[in-house]
Amino acid sequence: MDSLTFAIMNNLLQEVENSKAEINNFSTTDKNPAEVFRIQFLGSKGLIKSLMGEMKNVPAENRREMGQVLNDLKLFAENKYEELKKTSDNGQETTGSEVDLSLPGEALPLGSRHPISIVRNKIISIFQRLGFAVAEGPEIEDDWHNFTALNLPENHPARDMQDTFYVSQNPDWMLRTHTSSVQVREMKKGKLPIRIICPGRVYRNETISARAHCFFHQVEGLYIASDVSFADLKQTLYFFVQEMFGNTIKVRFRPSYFPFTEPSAEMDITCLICGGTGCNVCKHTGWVEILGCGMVHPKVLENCGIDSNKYSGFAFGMGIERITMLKYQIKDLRLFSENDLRFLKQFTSAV
Ligand code: 2NL
Repeated sequence: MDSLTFAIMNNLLQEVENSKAEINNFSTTDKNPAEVFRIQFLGSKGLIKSLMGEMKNVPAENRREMGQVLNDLKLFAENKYEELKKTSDNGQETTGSEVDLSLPGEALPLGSRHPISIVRNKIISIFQRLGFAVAEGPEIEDDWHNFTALNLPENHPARDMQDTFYVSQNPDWMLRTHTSSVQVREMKKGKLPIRIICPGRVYRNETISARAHCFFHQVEGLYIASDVSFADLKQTLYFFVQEMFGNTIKVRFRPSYFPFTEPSAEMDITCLICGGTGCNVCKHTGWVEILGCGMVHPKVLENCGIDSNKYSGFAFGMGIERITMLKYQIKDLRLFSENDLRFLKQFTSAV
């Protein structure tokens, strides 16, 4: 082999080696890498074609050998091309991702509302139809808003029944024991008349059992205007239970005592389980208690800056858990806060 032939062959073999490395390391950010590769290596103006063109400079006796080398390179490039086509073919039909966006989505399982939320929303919507607005306030309260303003001065025995949790940074702060504190805040604003309901979570220092928990949910209501009477209170609450439980329900009011109302009453409805004939839910009386109510005590009005000679009002308070237990015949209050899906799933259709 003369030195010129050697140089030509050597050069061509070097180029073949470089091309192999280039093919191996091929990468592009283009959406269609296979096509870019085909043009660069296998196309009519591609690298392999141009190397083939150099065969004319190879002496006849070395052509077979060099032809083999170039054919191998071509095969190598074709394999790479097939490989690239496989991965970019999917992409070509979509937007370059592996996900086929034209497929229908996977159905998401339908969630359900918590029974307490279902009943709270129902209570809110009934009172909204009567013109009551929803008011909210803080769960951490000070002593005045939670107790003193409501005619529960320090050392009043009723405070014992509403023992709660205190905030260690400030002995004046506690978790509210009722949402009356929200109503106190609304009265203090001084805008009259007031017609509000206050749903929310409240706390009490209770031993947890089937009937009591250290937190529960309440809806309180307050209506203050220039001549609100006990008859207004009775008719409002009667309307409420008919909407809530159906219009065959009967009610009765029993005299009671709350420091913040005078007179005070508790309202019973005919037992939903036995329809009034007597069962163990109503302790064979035919009646179940559902809420407490009364005319706002003049002292409470004065404490909140309202002239009790000009204005009167009624207030009521109910536990949402209690209403929910009656409505859905739930026997243990702890079920509401255990997050057991077997319980919660039963309310899927009760939106
Ligand atoms: C019950 C009884 C009641 C009230 C709450 C109230 C609020 C203000 C003034 C006067 Cl700001 N009263 N609320 C009145 C009577 C009863 O709740 O058994 N709740 C679960």
